[in-house]
Amino acid sequence: MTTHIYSGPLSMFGAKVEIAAREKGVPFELVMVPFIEGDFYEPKHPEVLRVNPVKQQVPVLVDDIDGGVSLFDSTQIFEYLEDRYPPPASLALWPEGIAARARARQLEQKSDEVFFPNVIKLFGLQDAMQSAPAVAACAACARFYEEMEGLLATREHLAGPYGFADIAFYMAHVFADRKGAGMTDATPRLVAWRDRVGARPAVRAVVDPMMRFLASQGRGVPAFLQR
Ligand SMILES: N[C@@H](CCC(=O)N[C@@H](CS)C(=O)NCC(=O)O)C(=O)O
Repeated sequence: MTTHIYSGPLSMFGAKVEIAAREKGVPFELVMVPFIEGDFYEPKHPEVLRVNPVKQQVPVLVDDIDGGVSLFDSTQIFEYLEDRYPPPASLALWPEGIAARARARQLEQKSDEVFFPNVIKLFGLQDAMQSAPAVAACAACARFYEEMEGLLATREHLAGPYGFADIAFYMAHVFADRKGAGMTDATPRLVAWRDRVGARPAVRAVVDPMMRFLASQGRGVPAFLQR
């Protein structure tokens, strides 16, 4: 079976998928789609247009098994990877048990759809970080960090064992930090979680080249990732 993952050099969602594939030991070929000045993904890669014709976004995963599996959306791809590479042969990235899995899935979704929209707002407000919408977006990020800090009172990772929820929030938080809404010493357990997750070889293998890409363009690299 050949697995292709289509991503971009600064794709937060693509990085989620690549980290998960590495954690699970999936052999894959990474295709970086064209990415041009202004942070536009142009021209669109033909496989991205084929698999995701309306949204035209990465990540996209294409497998040549079972008549072909072509998927878009990082969360959908997470589900596929766990089904295709189940434990114990491959690292489990959803916890065991219906309730625990449901909670983990909700956290993963909240990271993308509750936390990250604040970061997307900050993308357009970098020259106006004192403006009311920017201050509100940073405050929303800080509240989310506090919520995650609460979860870590009784466990080492967000949803029990390390998994998809951690991968999603780690990547979302890297981008939040880049845009001025990083975590602080107000959430010490979360900072320790960040160090634990960030030290994983699969995470480093994806985040380090992304930070080198940023540095090569003279763009800011979060202080905690300057190594
Ligand atoms: N919900 C999607 C979001 C994907 C997404 O926003 N992809 C961005 C890159 S991180 C993209 O391809 N943007 C290019 C565009 O929208 O033209 C997921 O989880 O994969």
